[in-house]
Amino acid sequence: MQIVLATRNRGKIREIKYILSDLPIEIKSLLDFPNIPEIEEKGNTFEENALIKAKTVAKLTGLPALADDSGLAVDCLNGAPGVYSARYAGEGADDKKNNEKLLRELEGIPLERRGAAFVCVIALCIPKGNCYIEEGKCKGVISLSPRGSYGFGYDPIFFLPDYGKTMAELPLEVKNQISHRYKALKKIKSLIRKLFIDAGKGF
Ligand code: ITT
Repeated sequence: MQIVLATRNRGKIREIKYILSDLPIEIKSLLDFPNIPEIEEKGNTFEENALIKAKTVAKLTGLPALADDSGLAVDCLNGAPGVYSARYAGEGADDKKNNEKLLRELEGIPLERRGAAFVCVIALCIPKGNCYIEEGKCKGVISLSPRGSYGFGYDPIFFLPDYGKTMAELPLEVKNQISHRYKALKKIKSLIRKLFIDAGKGF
């Protein structure tokens, strides 16, 4: 049994493979399908974008496709950067530029008003079949400066008060027990087990 992750983001691929590693399935990603073009994320919500990616990749590969649309919602910015998280500092911006832009936007705002949440929506689409969708959230605070080198994206400036650390200071095993991605995938995992593995049907 195979599924394909509808992403080329290596940070996401590493985490999703780790979280799903106890399922008896082979996990591919778009890095294994170099001919599939960039998929335009035209949606206004995480759900819409996750469905666009999963449906397109299921159709093009003929395999069940799992898409992750995720981002950071900052309370005092009314949920920005949200669905624009990957391109907050402009099209093609890297993680460092996005983090710098966010810290600039929040300059002068005290820690108690820097609440934020990572959001992850996972869509699973079966070729010529149904799509399933689940969401996970992880709350934190945007720190005053970056710290740590694990993870990706906004992890170096996402501070977790319970741990006294940024997400980028937590090893992958720890991030993968508490993250927005883990919470969404946990629900998708039970669904995969129930629908396809326990039932012995395959996809
Ligand atoms: P794909 O669409 O190909 O999957 P992408 O990087 O464009 O890759 P998104 O559109 O879902 O993905 O944007 C997600 C962005 O949100 C990502 O680039 C990070 O900047 C941020 N993000 C998501 N999950 C994160 C995490 O666990 N830690 C830090 N930042 C995260």
